[in-house]
Amino acid sequence: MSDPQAHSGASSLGTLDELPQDYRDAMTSANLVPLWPSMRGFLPHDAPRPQTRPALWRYSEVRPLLLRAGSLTPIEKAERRVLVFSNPGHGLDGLHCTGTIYVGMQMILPGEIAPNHRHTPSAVRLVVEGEGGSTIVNGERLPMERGDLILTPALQWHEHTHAGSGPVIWMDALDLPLVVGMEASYALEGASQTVKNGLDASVTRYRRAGLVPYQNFASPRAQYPLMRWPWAEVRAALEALASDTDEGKPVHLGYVNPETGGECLPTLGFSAIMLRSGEEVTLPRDSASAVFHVVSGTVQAEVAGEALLNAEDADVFAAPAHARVRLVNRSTAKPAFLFQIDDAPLQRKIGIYERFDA
Ligand code: GTQ
Repeated sequence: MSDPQAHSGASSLGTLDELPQDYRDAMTSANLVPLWPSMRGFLPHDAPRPQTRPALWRYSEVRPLLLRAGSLTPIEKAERRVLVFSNPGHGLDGLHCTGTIYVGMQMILPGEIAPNHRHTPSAVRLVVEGEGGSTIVNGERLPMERGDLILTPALQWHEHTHAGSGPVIWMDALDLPLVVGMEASYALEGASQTVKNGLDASVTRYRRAGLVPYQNFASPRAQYPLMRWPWAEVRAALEALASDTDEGKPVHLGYVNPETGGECLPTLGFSAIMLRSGEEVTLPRDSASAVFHVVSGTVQAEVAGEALLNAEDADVFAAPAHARVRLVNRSTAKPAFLFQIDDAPLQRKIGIYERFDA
């Protein structure tokens, strides 16, 4: 990006050791620090220097460890049995997948309940495997089928149940690093919810895009009218868009609030990408950080110039803010599908979202 107002006179700034010790001691005892030695660290020239590294988590490695957690740690001892995808650039204890996005893989076993709670971070789930799982959000039971997106927005009651057989596994994504950074992260526990619905709103009130219950026009748009986006619908919509998109151009759909047409959550954005067989796509570069989850297929990704190993079903990779992402479908026979999480909604709200190419 070239900004006519920018000029890069690379002047170097003063350092701490240039200052007399008695001056530094006096500052320290007054809880003061000089800005200039760390100025370039906080405001690097021309582009951010993310700690987040392009990184890949393989489901073939995660799954056996998650299954083992099932016998090592009963649900009562875990509440949420999750292995967290910690970006090595942030240090493993920070629970960052990117600077703003937390991602983990969660498992519940038949008969288990991940108990009811609500918290200030917002969460979503993308279902990976197993049948019979449900998330209950504010009394609405949401079936968890492979590829479904399920929202549990900030401060909404949610619990997970499993009435089937075999493990149910899904990916969690939260804006936890943000809310922790705001020192506003906390949770409340509650008694198990009473389910009020039969079918969920994705197959009743919000069955089709472009149609909403008429009486809703008389009331303010709901903040979270829809909590589940069934994968079968998303996949069909991607295939339809592909039929009207030139080869090499992204077939990319965003998930929206059906009442407002805006993003589903205030902080994080969700979208799905289809790569046709053998197709190679470069996503328009922007200022957001992102996490990609392969729903199905074999995808070779290049993130910020770094080639990642082929990503396959349920593998996850992270892209730092400002990174260019190139995706190649390694199959010449089958399409590949990816689910994307990014922090563009929050960046837009605070006025820092930038798009660097058309
Ligand atoms: O399922 O509610 O991965 O509260 C982390 C915190 C999942 C959840 C996580 C949570 C949840």
